[in-house]
Amino acid sequence: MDKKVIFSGIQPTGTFTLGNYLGALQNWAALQDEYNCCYSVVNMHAITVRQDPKDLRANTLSAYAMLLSVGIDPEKCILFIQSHVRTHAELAWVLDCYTQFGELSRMTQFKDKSARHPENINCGLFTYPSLMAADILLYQADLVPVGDDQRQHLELTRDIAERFNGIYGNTFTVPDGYYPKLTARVMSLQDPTKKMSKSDDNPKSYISLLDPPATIVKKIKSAVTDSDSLVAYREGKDGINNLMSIYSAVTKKSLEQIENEFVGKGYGDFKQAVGEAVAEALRPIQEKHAQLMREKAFLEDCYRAGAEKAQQVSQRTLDKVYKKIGFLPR
Ligand code: ATP
Ligand code: LTN
Repeated sequence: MDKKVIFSGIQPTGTFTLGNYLGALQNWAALQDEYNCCYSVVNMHAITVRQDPKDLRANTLSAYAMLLSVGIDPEKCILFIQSHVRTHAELAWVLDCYTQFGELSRMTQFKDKSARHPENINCGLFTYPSLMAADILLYQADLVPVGDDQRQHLELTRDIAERFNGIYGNTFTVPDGYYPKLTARVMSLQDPTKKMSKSDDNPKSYISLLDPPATIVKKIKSAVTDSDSLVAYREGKDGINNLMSIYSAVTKKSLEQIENEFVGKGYGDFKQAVGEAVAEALRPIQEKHAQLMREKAFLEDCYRAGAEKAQQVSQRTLDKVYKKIGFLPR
């Protein structure tokens, strides 16, 4: 039987965080043997928020190298940069015409981002989810590994696919989300009720995958926790729950083992251990990234080959769509 198809994307809006890694990227690498995987650096989504062109270019290359550094193998997967493959913009326009204004108005990411950037509530920010739907549907993806914050966008993608299939007959595979259990939502270190985000104004709120070990330990030590001193996973202890989930994800210890490990010890010891474990988990990724960033020609070869493969696969879906909706072939 043919392997099932996976698609996922990540925006090059800054250096990836521990949230991106534990919520998404770690799974991307883990799934590549079992599935046909397509992964994309979605720079077209990134410009829905104003970007400095020089930074966007640098962040895109660094993001691409980071995907290789976390273990994604370009021989096994299709790994590409979104703007290199024309079909994404083309299908997005078609899907815009099958997505309702009301549906897009209900998206919480749109509401959050327009509140954060009141000076630039552009139409791209509004139609962001139909470009994301195009990304996914072009590859006939069965499964989309993402963090919890993308659940609503994925539901909308399914609705768009079902609607289109309903009108024109079976055209798109209707995809399912794939969310990690414990770390689908890694929380901000400064406000554990908010998700950790790479575009947060306060760098103390997130661990960047390129933070040096001393910075990682320092940031974890200054993470906001409660005034209790019991290392235990309980309702209301958002800060400690977050650190326990992180520690569990990087050490593979269960929450119970962690509670036992810190019986009679305070938050100080616990935070030191979490900081060190995270730094240790990121060390090989950082070494690989530094090495790849010195090999620009290799990176270029990789993303060119990735774009070619992506173009080929996605063109088949786009052709089918154009035919079904009545576009006269050239
Ligand atoms: P931005 O801050 O620019 O909006 P982001 O940090 O939220 O970006 P995205 O590029 O939007 O990151 O997301 C990439 C992937 O990482 C998505 O699958 C998303 O669900 C996941 N992700 C992002 N933040 C977290 C988090 N705090 N916990 C778990 N997963 C996350
Ligand atoms: N919207 C996603 C990034 C993204 C994506 C995709 C994820 C764009 N296209 C396709 C999965 C599949 C985000 O903000 N994390």
